[in-house]
Amino acid sequence: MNIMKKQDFFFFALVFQPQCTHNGSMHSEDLRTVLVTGGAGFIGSNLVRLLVKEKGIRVINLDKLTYAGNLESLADLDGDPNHLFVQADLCDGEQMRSIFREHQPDAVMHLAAESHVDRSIDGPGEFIQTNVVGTFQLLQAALEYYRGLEGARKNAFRFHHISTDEVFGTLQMGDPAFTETTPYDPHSPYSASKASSDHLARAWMDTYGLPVLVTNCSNNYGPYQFPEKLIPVVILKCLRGDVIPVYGKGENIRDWLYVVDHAEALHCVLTRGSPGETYNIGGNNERQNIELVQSLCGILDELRPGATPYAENISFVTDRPGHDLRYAIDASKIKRELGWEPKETFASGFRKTVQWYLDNEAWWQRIVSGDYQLTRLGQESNAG
Ligand code: NAD
Ligand code: TDX
Repeated sequence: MNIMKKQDFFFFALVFQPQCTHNGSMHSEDLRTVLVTGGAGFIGSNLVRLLVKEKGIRVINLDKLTYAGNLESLADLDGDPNHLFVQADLCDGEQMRSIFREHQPDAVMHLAAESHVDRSIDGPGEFIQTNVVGTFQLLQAALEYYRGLEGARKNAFRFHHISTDEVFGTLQMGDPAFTETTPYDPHSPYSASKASSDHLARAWMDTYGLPVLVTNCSNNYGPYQFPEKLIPVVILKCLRGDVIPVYGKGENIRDWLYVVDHAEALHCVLTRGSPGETYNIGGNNERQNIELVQSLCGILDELRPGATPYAENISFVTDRPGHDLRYAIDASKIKRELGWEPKETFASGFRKTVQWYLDNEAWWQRIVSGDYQLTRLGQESNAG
């Protein structure tokens, strides 16, 4: 019998780290073409890169290119025959149907959404349109297409709806983390619209038999995140020497996951998950906002030292209305059933992310020199 010695085991574990291991219902041979919605956004662009470059999948990238969509985030795929971009609005049902007819995808990964809580406070209408009406139109088009498939192609087809932990509402300190069966209790227009879309996706499975998978993920961070979300806001405010705005007392807690780990988890669920199931995805990485902001300031003090420590610029500002205190994900089901767990640690992921923003100034400079200039969003008085 070949028994592995302890030191060999550690070497093996270091070198060979499968992130999604399972011998179950893999159908990657059936997965040639995937329709990804929102592929020009933050998570979408990281996912498209993974699918095209690492998984050998042909991607039809459907995106409206709102303020949050940016093809420069996929410049490294220019000319790649496995990446086809289609500019389209989810809410245009006829266009959705024609995209399915023309491109004949083997699966859909639906990420397109209005995604920023603060913008949902200022203007909820777009969130209802895209996240609710747009998801409805996409589901209808997918169902019509699915009904026309036959045999193995029909058996393998999946509609993967990508959602958030915010649908579960807020936890108090000491509460157990959200599981797949935690009741929905959304508080912001954003999370209410995502909860609606989750219900629609599940209803299209239960009522019409569309093979739907749902994932609910915690806060993502990493390269190509639009600088309206906390982490890029802090990095860019530091680099510009501006005040760093921390809402309320900075006591709110989020569970942070490196975006490439999320993309791997999505591929894992698509290829190995069971239709009708929900999988929670998280980083096992809860941090209070103030602790996180101070860590980012500390990393920048090392990598791009200023005249004084960056943390001196932290300012506690008026809180976000309806601000959820704490999110935390119990990701044990996806680990147990599909073998996925995050690779990146908090320390390595943050350092990489800060370094990415330092190395990719042209990417974010073009954004913050346009309509959006790192201004405060999400104050109730702006609501319209
Ligand atoms: P993002 O705002 O960076 O990107 C959204 C993309 O959707 C953009 O490219 C935008 O142009 C596109 N889009 C918006 N409206 C559209 C429409 N009507 N038709 C077609 N395309 C449209 O968002 P993100 O942070 O990458 O999030 C992607 C998905 O993941 C969302 O569904 C979000 O709810 C979910 N999610 C995000 C996080 C996070 O921390 N960012 C965590 C969990 C879940
Ligand atoms: O300037 C800021 N100061 C601040 O204290 C900003 C932009 C945020 N915050 C706080 C609010 C939150 O407690 O930081 C925390 C994180 O805020 P966001 O980056 O806006 O993320 P959040 O509201 O938690 O939502 C994110 O995670 C879940 C994504 O935007 C959603 O799309 C995802 O579903």
